[in-house]
Amino acid sequence: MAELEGLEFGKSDFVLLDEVTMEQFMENLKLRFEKGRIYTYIGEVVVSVNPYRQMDIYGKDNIEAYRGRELYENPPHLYAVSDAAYKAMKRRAKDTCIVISGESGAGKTEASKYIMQYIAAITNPSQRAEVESVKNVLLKSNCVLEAFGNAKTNRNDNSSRFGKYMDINFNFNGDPTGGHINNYLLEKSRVVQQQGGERNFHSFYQPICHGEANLFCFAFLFYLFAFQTSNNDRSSHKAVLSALEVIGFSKEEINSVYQILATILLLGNMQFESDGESVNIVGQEVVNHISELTATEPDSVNKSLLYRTVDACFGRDAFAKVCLQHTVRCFPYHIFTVALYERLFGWIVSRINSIIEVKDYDPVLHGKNTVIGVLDIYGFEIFDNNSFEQFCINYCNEKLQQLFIELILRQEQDEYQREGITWQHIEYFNNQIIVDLVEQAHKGIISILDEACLTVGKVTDTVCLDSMDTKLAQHPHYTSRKLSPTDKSMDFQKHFRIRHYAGDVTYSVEGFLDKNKDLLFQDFKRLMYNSANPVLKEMWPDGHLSITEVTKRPLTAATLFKNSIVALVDKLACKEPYYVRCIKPNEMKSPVLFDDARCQHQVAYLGLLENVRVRRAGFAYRQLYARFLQRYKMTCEYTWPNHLMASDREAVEAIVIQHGFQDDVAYGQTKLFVRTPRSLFTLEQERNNLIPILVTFLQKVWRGTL
Ligand code: AOV
Ligand code: MG
Repeated sequence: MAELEGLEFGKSDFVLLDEVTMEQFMENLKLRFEKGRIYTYIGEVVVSVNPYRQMDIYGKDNIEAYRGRELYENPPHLYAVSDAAYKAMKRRAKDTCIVISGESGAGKTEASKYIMQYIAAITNPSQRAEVESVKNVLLKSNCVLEAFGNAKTNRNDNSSRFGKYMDINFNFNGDPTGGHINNYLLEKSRVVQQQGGERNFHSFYQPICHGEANLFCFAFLFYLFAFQTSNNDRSSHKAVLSALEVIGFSKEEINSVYQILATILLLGNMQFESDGESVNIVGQEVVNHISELTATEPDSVNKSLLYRTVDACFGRDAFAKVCLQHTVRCFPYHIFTVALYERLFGWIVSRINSIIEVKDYDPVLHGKNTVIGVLDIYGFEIFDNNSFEQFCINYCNEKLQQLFIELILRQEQDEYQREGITWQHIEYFNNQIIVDLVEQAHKGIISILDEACLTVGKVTDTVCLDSMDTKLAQHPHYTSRKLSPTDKSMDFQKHFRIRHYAGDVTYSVEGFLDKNKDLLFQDFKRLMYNSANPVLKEMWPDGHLSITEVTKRPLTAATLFKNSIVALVDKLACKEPYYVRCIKPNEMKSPVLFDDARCQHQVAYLGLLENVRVRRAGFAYRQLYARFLQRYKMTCEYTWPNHLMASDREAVEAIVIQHGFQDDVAYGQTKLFVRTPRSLFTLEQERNNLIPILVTFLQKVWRGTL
């Protein structure tokens, strides 16, 4: 309840709406956006609308204004929830997490960075060097991970193409002692293929002729010529290099990173020729370059690239779309290239983790090690062409929506129970049915995909689609051309559609099986494992496995992803959650356009209206007795300047009775619960009226003129 803002900026908390209707909700959201108020609360949930312009609300003064304060003491802000999460962690030794959700381009990643900056700014007041260093690594890791894991898509110029969950560990002083990053399913296929108008990962455009430049300048020159990097890419490259150094990557490690990028570019520039019988690499030069960059034998490079000659012939058509050049390529090229990048990314994350992990922490000596987790994961996506990656990303968003539903309900329920107050149930659209459609054992889409991947023989994507159609024909959230023959927007051979909580998405099943199998030939792994470069070797620990160990069937990509998301949800569910719900105001990246229909759609599927209802159903406002007293004691003769009653609770009762809203409250064990916000408004207004009188009074006392 931000009393510092006047009503011309709309209501700072949606629970204050006169009526909970979509109309009123949207009116308030739009008014606030137009007045430059991008944040609004629903209780403790922050609703954020992407401003698409730099806002002057993140400076040092703002940080100071929010530090240690309660939510309602300032206008709504990410800093206020960050502080709430931090206070809960520090004062009550609670593990907390901040979950940021919303569709692609809604502002999640920017929000996560502001949250981390805030936490960094308010901790370690004594500037202890080791804590400063941990904070630095945590902050700089964003820059590196964005360079390697973000890309321009048609929905967002800086779209996260991986999911990130970062735990920050704190000691008993409330200072960061370390952290851990979990990354989820990098969209690696982007390395070789992007949709029209999109780009590869940022890292490929940053001029990277450094260190042992001669070796790989050739590859980069080709690339720079082909893609023309921008000034922006150039300046980020400097930032990335310096971030890598600050984090603690050695010179050799940094060189290796860029050698691998160069290798990927060379692989992309490779051409194959065939005499109908076998496939050969055109020009030995490029093989020599690759072997130099990867510290391997040219002969082994040759062999591992050509080993699967039959596959090479099979795979030809599939690679007509490969980026860089429009020549037909050999099958393994594609797989190796994406695998190299994926391993590189994974290695960067684990290297950062090894640097920031909490070392030598003794709970007996140092007290409980508490955690704040920040989740910034790819948002819900609908593209013109939606593939396996969108399927995984959207499934992940379903899981997070499910968690939101559970936690918001559970939190309320728990609080009322704890405080001894009766709870009223509010209906939600429960998306569990869609989660089941994807992940249920035996019947779900992932199971059907896995079964197709396990089947020996030539199971194609289309055969797999048939199997889904048969098994899911009755499911209300699944359809396909075969199941709805009149729907001409879908193709018989390749499309199926899921009715997601956030909208309908038509997926093309093309490539699903290959991406799910995620095959990588052992000879290539072995080649990398046998590299004389220790960094490269470290990225391929499975390269030493024997054939018998290798033939054990690995888990599929979809199942691995599902397992990691289930583990993530479990991790989040046992923490005290804080939510940021991001809304994208328009598709044009415009700072002035509020597209009513698009925004309303998001408000609806995010369940924000229901969120307000739940918050209001019982009690819109709750506050600890002592806190309530501190704020409003001036409005009651029995409590000002101090009360003489037996308990704070009784003093609070006196205030409530004096203002005549005793029928609108309930008294919990530790907190006062207020049903309608109007009661509180009266109090707030009275307080506002009294403050100037009080200030004048105090000034007179001060000057001795009273
Ligand atoms: P996302 O994380 O939600 O999308 P971003 O956080 O990358 O979205 O935001 C997209 C763009 O919107 C940014 O690059 C900024 O230009 C702008 N923006 C977002 N928040 C702010 C803000 N608070 N102030 C100023 N500009 C902002 V994705 O990663 O695609 O799901 O996978
Ligand atoms: Mg993002």
